[in-house]
Amino acid sequence: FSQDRYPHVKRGDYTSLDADHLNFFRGLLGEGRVLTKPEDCEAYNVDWIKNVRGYSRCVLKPKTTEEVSGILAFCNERRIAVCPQGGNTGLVGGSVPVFDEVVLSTALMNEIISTNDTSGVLVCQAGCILESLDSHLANHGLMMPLDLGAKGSCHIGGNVSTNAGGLRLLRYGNLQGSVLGLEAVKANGEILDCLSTLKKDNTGYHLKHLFIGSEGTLGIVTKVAIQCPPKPKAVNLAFLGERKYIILTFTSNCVDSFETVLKIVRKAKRELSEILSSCEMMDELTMDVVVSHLKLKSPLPQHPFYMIIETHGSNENHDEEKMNTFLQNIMDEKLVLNGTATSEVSKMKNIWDIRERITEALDRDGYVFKYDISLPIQNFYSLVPAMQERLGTSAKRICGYGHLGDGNLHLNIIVGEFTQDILNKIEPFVYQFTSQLKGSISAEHGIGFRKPKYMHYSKSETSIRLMKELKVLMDPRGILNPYKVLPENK
Ligand code: FAD
Ligand code: 2HG
Ligand code: ZN
Repeated sequence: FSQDRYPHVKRGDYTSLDADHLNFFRGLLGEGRVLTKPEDCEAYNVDWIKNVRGYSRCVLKPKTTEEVSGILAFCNERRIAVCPQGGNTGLVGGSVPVFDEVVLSTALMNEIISTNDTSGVLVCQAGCILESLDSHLANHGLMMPLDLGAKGSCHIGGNVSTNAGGLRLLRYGNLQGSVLGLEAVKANGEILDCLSTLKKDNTGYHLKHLFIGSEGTLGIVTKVAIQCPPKPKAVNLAFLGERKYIILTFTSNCVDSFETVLKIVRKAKRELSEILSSCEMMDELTMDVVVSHLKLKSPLPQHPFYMIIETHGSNENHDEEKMNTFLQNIMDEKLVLNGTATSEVSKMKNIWDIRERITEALDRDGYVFKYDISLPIQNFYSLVPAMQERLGTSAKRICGYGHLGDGNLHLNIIVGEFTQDILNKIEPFVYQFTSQLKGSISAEHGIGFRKPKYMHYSKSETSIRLMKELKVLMDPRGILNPYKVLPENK
């Protein structure tokens, strides 16, 4: 493995794998669930956007909590580093090894344990794929409380470990609220059963929160209990019709029209209130990247901004009336110059495809610098023109899109190829800008491998110190996902 690929990171003093270790793993899991051939390990070593690569020579695929426990107890005793991996769709380099850490993949931990139609609580293993869970729940009149473009690959354990947000957080809240309980394995192999399915439980510290969003650095999540909302009543007809969207576009200049976007957000929140399920935006250059690389067709001519507003409800007539009134009002106030509304399933799918496949399209455009920023809503878009002015023509494309309703901007800067010079122009400026506006340098993707040294732009020294103390308490030998999340001691 290469020491010089990441000059700022030194391999920790971890034990390198030998034949005896591999024999132990084979004894525990069986031959087929211990991958050691380089070609078999390759996909587990490279992240989704191919920004980060590790050199692990061993991928383990447990099926049960007890097997995870056996692996961790063994690794902890010998100080073998472990990188937990779900669907490997993470965007901050947290899911792949940095050096030769053993990859512990949850791909085979994909059993649904129970579904309670009355309480709406789903209990399942961590390796269940988000989309499969949603399809399963549809049969129970329920749905997953989160949805994201990576749904076909990401695992619920990965979602919980990153505290993933997604397209409907606005309506269904974040996972810290929806996860009722979980089971996790500590670094020393001890199994921690916090798998409560109760909505209310105030007995002592809420230990589950240690694992929600800690990106595999404090333990491995093996099971989760999630509160799932009912699918709207019209669901069966309405897989086609339950969701409505409108696309609104603006033709005035950038700044003015973003002011208009904000007015619409405010109106949507007030007028659509309880049925509003998503409020997303993308700018012109984002639409352009999708249209040019994925050959998807934009439903509207070119405009500086596009929005998707979606409603989820239980009464078709009521929802339609509300949406129409909202639409009429924003037309009357001339906030919208062009738009279309539909409940036709294929058209809705086309729109969501455009939105959900932006990351894929950006990936094909060149080398991507990716930023996932929370900003106060009135400053939501300000970082994009600031960056455009700063970088000028040295970037191929600087575009912004994201979860407008939640104040979460995805800033993507695309260049022909990576240079240190351009990186120096972007960072730390992007984080300083965010910090000055009291934003967050990671709204939903996490810190992973790419951002630990910037954590201080969003967290106080005292908070970071406490995080480090927790890490020492939970994982004293530092075997779990080393080099990730926490900044190095200076
Ligand atoms: P991985 O990528 O495998 O791992 C992510 C992190 O969690 C790593 O640090 C890993 O070590 C750790 N981990 C994984 N499983 C476990 C476990 N069982 N126990 C402990 N630690 C574990 N994210 C959003 O928040 N919102 C979005 O809208 C969104 N859209 C996306 C769209 C696309 C096309 C892509 C590629 C990614 C998107 N993401 C989004 C990012 C990513 O999908 C999420 O972070 C997702 O939750 C990661 O799940 P995963 O199973 O792929 O985890
Ligand atoms: C999304 O909302 C994801 O589509 C990915 O969080 C964001 O690629 C990105 O920048
Ligand atoms: Zn997102």
